[in-house]
Formats: sequence, structure tokens, C-alpha cells
Amino acid sequence: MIRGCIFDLDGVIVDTAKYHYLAWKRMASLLGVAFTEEDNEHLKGVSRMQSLQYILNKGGIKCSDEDKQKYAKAKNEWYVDYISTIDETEILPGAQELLIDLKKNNVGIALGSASKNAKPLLKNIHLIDFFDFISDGNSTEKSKPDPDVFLIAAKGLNLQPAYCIVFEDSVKGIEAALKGGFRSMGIGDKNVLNGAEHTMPGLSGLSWEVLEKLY
Ligand code: B16
Ligand code: MG
Repeated sequence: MIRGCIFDLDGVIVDTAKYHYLAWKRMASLLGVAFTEEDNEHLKGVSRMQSLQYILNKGGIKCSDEDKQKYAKAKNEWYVDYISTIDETEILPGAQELLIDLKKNNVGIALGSASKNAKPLLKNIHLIDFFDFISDGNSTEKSKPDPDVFLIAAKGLNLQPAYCIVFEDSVKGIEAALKGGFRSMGIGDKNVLNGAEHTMPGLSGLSWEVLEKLY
């Protein structure tokens, strides 16, 4: 019996995963580290500082905490610049339709994103009012695969994890959902998100009726 839906943001609701990728690629190149799309898969759903650490490790680079803060700040400034002109056209197919349908059926809606830029982003694409609760990178220091960001979201909806579906495009996010005792829907390639209970290429075609049947 499902009462709530918890959505990841980047790569599920809005097409921003590519901007994180571009900004990290720029930073990696500045640091002289090769950075591929495959490397990027490891960063999806991962906090800013842990993403930076992945790149530093890959390049065998050791630096001070002060430098790390400087690099993370620069990446974020590039990312914020990329998303500054974002609008409704970058909402991923089916996302808005599903949110409308869930609202109509009184299903709790929460965000469970690792991003500290989640709120301004949701405002820019005019979807923020659909969310009953927002749990994001400012809500917890613990990064996916820790389930904390989703547990905070479920608490915000006043629901137990078992009554909520987590929609996630990252392997670490699906791992977090499973650890937290949530139902899960992988958004993307089912060979990559093979831990998820169900997988869909995107939110297109999903409705409350479909979800009720699946779960
Ligand atoms: P920020 P999600 C995650 O968002 C992204 O997938 C990940 O690439 C990013 O590093 C992380 O947010 C932190 O984002 O630097 O904006 O705080 O997929 O959990 O919605
Ligand atoms: Mg994501």
C-alpha cells in the first residue's frame, strides 16, 4: 500500500545531470585528470565534496582542505551558471504529468535530493509547489548510499518508508532506498539500476493507476 512518492531531482525530475557532468569535467581538466561519462556514473547522487574527492583520488592528487573548498566552490559556480537560465523546457518527460496525477490522488510528494541547489532549481522550473516536503543536500551531511535524505523525506510526509516509493536515477540512490526500507523505482537503464524493484527509462507513462498496480 503506497501513500507517498519521494523523488530524486537531478536526472529524474529535471535534466541537470548533464550540467553537473560538464562542470565536473571542467574541474577535472583544470586538475589534469581524465574524466569520462563512466566516471560520472560514480558521481550521480553523490555530494559535492565526495564527488570532488573521487576526481582527486582518480588523479592521485593530494591537497589541503582549503584547496578542496576552493575547487568545490568553483565547480558549483560553474554549475549554478549553467542552470541559471533553466526553465520548464528542461523538465524531464512525464514528470509534471505524474506530479499532477499524484496530487489529484492525494499521494504525499517529497523531494530526496543530494543537491544543495534543489530549492532554487525547483523554483526556476515552477514545480516547487507540488512538493509537500523537501529533503535536500542542506538537510543532512550524509550522502547517498546512506538513506538519511530519504528517511528525512518520509518523516516530513509522516509516513513509514515501506509506504513510499523512491524514484532514483543513480545506483547509490537505489542502494540508499533499499537500505532505508523503501520501495524503489529506478529511472534509467535497468542493467545499471539492477537493484531497483522496478525500472523505467523515464517517468513518461507513469500514473498513480500504473504505480498502484506495480506496487
Ligand atoms: P550540489 P540528486 C545530486 O542530485 C547529483 O546527482 C550529484 O551529481 C551532485 O553532486 C549532488 O546532487 C550535489 O549537488 O553540488 O548541487 O549540492 O541526483 O541527488 O538530485
Ligand atoms: Mg539523480
